[in-house]
Amino acid sequence: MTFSQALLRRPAATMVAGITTAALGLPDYQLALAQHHQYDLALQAAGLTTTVLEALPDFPDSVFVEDCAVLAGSLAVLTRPGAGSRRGEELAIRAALEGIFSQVLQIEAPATLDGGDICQIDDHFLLGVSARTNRAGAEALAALLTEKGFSSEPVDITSWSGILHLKSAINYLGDGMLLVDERLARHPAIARYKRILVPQQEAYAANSLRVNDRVLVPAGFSLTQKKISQAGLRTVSLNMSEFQKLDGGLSCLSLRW
Ligand code: CIR
Repeated sequence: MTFSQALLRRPAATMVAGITTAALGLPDYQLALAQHHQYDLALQAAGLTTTVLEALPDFPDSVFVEDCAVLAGSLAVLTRPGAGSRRGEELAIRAALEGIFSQVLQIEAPATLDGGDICQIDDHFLLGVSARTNRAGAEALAALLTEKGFSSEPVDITSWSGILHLKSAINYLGDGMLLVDERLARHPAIARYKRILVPQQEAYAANSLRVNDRVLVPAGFSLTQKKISQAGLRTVSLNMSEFQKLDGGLSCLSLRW
């Protein structure tokens, strides 16, 4: 897939109150702003035009804009985030998407869905069922995707402890190749693809992000970066420490199309 646009949201100072399971300490807000800016520049260097929305202090996790929508061709689906404190973030991006996507639909209660659970592999979508995305959410999205000519299948990750979203563990690198946390390598939905396995001690780096001719990789995960390079892909390393403290990775910080 070629991307030409990305939507980001500036971190809010309240991000220090964001949801986390990581025991890595509180994020440093100034450093987070600097890392976010570097991320923005990295997307621009990959050829994308970026739009950075204003910070939303009422929503500490709102920098993780990927969770608020799923994009599929001319369709944008606003999610219904699984975490109560994040519900409402999706409404705050509606206007930005309405100007661009011809159809903007909404996941309705009792369904819940986080964009981080949705992994697009060309015309096929893996729909993570997780602590955030319930089965009704996956089914509601599947129905909308089918109407648009995309196929999909649910992938239940509820028994995989320590994995927040599907894309915390699995990301598409293009050319039929997945980057996969090695613990999930044999999952039937995944085993049919070419795979680069991410060693368990570098699990965070499974959330690396293919953008056009390059793959953004979190800094400090040299084994994974080397494996991606050895597969013939150009890598760009970005410091993500302040977002890792909130369980957020490279894909979470933008919506791309
Ligand atoms: C949360 O728990 O919702 C945020 N602290 C992290 C969200 C990360 N988003 C993503 O993986 N797509």
